[in-house]
Amino acid sequence: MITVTADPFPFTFDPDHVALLCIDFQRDFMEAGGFGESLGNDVSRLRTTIEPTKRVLDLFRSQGWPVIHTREGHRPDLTDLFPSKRDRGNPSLRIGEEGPMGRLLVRGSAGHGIVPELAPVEGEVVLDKPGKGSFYATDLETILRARGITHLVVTGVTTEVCVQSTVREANDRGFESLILADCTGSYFPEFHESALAMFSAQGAIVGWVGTSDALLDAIPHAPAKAGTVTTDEEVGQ
Ligand code: TIU
Repeated sequence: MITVTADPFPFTFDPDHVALLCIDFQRDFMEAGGFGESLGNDVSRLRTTIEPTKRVLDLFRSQGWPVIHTREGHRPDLTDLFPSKRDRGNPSLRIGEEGPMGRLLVRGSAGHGIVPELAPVEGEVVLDKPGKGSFYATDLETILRARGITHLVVTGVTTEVCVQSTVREANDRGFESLILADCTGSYFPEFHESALAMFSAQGAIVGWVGTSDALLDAIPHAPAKAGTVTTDEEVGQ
């Protein structure tokens, strides 16, 4: 068993029953010209999530633990897009309209793809979802149960939208979630902090909140943390 320092108390998981969720690290949310920016957001705020999430991805890959990437988006004919989602608000471009990275939030468009730093590798599940929650209208629960997954390490954007919906859906299905604060991000720093506080309040009412460093610290032989200087003596040279 592995125990990670977390709020409101340590998160313990069996490495045979854990998966990493990487939620919606798509160019449409993280880069200029995408859906996130069309809503009026400063998308540069999400970039800090990339480096720590890459380290966690490297950890899971090095251990051979499962990784699941999700992507929010719609069929090219938009038959799975509710008018309520398409028509709400006053964005500069609506879902399905042509932007600099192709049609916004449409499967197959460049903007719908995951940022290159966190791109899936062969053998990792890539799950397309039409909503905010990763369980809604997808086979995520089946995929997790088929592999005996009980515990989730959660990364992604944005903290209070797709991450929040997903961890709440996971919680109601009996999954235990560790949300990594530095691997999740929001266009609104105050919403990021509030969402994290809500997850772990009331004795982990939704889940646990930790950091990528705390997770890496808990794993023997984990890849190096950020800023770790390894001397020649330490590596035995
Ligand atoms: N707008 C916003 O914060 N998020 C989304 O629309 N989708 C996700 O969070 N993935």
